[in-house]
Amino acid sequence: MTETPTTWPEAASARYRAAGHWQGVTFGARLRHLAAGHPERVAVVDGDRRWTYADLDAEADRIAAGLRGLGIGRGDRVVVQLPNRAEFVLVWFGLQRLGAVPVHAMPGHRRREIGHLVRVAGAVACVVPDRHARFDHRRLMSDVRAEQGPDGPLRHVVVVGDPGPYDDFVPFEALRGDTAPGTGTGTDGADPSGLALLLLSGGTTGLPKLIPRTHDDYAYNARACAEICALDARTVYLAVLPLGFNFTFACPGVLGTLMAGGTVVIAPDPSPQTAFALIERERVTLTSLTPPLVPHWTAEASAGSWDLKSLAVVQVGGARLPEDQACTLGPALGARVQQVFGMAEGLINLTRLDDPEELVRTTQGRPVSTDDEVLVVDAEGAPVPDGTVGELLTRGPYTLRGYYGARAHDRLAFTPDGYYRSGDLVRRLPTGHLVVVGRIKDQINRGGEKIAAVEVEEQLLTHPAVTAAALVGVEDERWGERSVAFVVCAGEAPGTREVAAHLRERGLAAYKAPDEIVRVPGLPLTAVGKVDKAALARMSRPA
Ligand code: OOB
Repeated sequence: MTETPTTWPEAASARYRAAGHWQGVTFGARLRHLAAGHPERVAVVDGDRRWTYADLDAEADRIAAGLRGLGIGRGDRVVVQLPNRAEFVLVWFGLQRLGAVPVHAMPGHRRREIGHLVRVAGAVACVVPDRHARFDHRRLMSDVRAEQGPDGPLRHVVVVGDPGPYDDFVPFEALRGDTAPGTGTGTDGADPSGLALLLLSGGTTGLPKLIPRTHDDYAYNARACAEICALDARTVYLAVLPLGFNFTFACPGVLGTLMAGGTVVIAPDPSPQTAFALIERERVTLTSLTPPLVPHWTAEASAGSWDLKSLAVVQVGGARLPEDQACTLGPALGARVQQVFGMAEGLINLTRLDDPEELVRTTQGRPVSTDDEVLVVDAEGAPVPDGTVGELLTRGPYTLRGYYGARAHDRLAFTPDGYYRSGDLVRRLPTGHLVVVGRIKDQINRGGEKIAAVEVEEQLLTHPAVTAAALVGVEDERWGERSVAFVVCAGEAPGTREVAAHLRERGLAAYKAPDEIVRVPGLPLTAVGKVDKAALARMSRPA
């Protein structure tokens, strides 16, 4: 059993409750309540399939009953690795109905990431698709199980689709036996201030950490964002980015929309053609993107003859949006742009819908809650004046106080008074808006996908030709940043394709493979003997 994560001190919790941020309602109970209030409204659309709130509630009951039948119960962790299909939402609420805890995995994760998630979360089950993006997730799961051995925590694999030759894998359909829907309180007695889900951190040291989110804090996260985005029952949210991403799921995303009584439409891929057809058909009002999608969406909106009139707001976040793209996106789509600077750890910053154009183009927004505490500090930890660059520290009603099962790491990641050290370098304006100018964490942000340098470096060293390696982010037109591996080799240096194949073999997700390999005679060191990544980054910039 993992040690309990550090949580908010009693005084802070009392304040957040008194302010009405924390409402003491679990997600299972919330869904029950929404379904009772407007059973007939459409909650989820996926292709030709539609679920009303009553349907979603009944599905949650059925899936909960099926999972209970497997012996899964309150507090159990279950890794959910599903692509953008309605089943993600159905399974998520089924787990909530049971009081079990979904662990959000990304569809691109592979043996190393999933194995790590299962181990750290102590997950008893995984829910996966049969195949997705020409990849067989059942084989992945059999590898993960083999690696865990008989003593690992993993007991069940639930497959959405065909379980194939694995006769001990549970077909998703088998979970959906009958239960009388609409009975009971909607939860198995889960504690609203307790663990509701686990999110994955971008990671800076070795393998990614798990972020504990409670019912109280995560619902507030979604509600606070929903209020700023003025969501209501007429909102139609298009989920374009992976559903497991915090941005898509709760900022305000899926949860914010459902809590406002709106409709969530799921896009199976992020191409503008797929999305625009759905925007036309479902009269979508809000969606969210990462920066690499922006030029494609802008070009297609300008060239194609789509009816995008319903679209009121398009959020962009996860990585820095270049100012020129912020200028052209809104007019091309006929929608208001909103910048989103968030983190799975908590703090979400949004530009406001009535902010002056200048702030929307040039800043990454300001905190969503009046109780978000933000400090911008210098290298010694002393606050700097507005306008000066420093590290962003934060604490508040939906920002974690400690990772899941990582006490030792917590001592580095938090200040003694509970501020999370984001590792982001920001400048704060007198309006409270933040401009993200860089980061001090050893991470590459490749168009919103976070790559922990150390995790990749460790794997690069397992290649027989590589004797030393350093991964750095270098400015890139398409990705914002691309990943460049500087390697010291005994013989000939391997090429990018060979390295990608090697990392895949090692079980690493494909997006972590370096975009470029540069052979160097040795790695430059700083005065204190650390690899000088700034010097390496300068080396790879075109003169
Ligand atoms: C979102 O969450 P994560 O956990 O994948 O990544 C968080 C990190 C931040 O610490 C920052 O380094 C970077 O991603 N980031 C941005 C940014 N939004 C996130 N950097 C520059 N500009 C932005 N707009 O990425 C996330 C979570 C919820 C909502 C939106 C994004």
